[in-house]
Amino acid sequence: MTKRSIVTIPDPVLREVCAPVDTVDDDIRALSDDMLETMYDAPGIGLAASQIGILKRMFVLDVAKEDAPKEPMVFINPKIVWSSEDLSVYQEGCLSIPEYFEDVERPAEVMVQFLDREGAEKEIRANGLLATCVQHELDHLDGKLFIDYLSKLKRDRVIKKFTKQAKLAGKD
Ligand code: K1U
Ligand code: ZN
Repeated sequence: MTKRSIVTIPDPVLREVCAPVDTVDDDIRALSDDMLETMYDAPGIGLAASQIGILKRMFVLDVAKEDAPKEPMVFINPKIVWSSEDLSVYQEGCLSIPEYFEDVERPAEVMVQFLDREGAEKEIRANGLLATCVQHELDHLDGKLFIDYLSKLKRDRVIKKFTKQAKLAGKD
């Protein structure tokens, strides 16, 4: 397993739409292991492939409580097939926008279909933090970030701050 580098805004790779995974093979399983290691190390509770610069439709999650055993999950070619009309608000963060948190309103429950690490078809009904996290990660696969749900004023302010930091670090 290898820890990968997480890209931060304004890196344009975060705005790309990821392509479906053709076959769930050993390379994809190795990539999912690297993503889990990168997520745990960050630390975070989710990570999409585009956040390590890989434009494949897959993400990993672990929303288990800190004192509970790990519950790593791998979602390949995920699709939300149903969303509740009920909404819930969570304070979201993003490993690609470090140390910035804001409330975001999303459907409280979703049904998601995906392939697991073995390539088996799965469907789960998610609520609570799992539902929020699934939607946040699926957005990454479509080039969307949680700041896109905020006012233009807040979004522009955070993008400006990170663009300035990237320039100072010579990343642009
Ligand atoms: O996709 C990402 O950038 C990961 C992100 C997932 C997420 C968090 C909160 C709401 C929605 C989606 C994170 O993991 S940010 C870090 C974080 O929330 C966290 C870090 C350590 C312990 C607990 C939470
Ligand atoms: Zn994120």
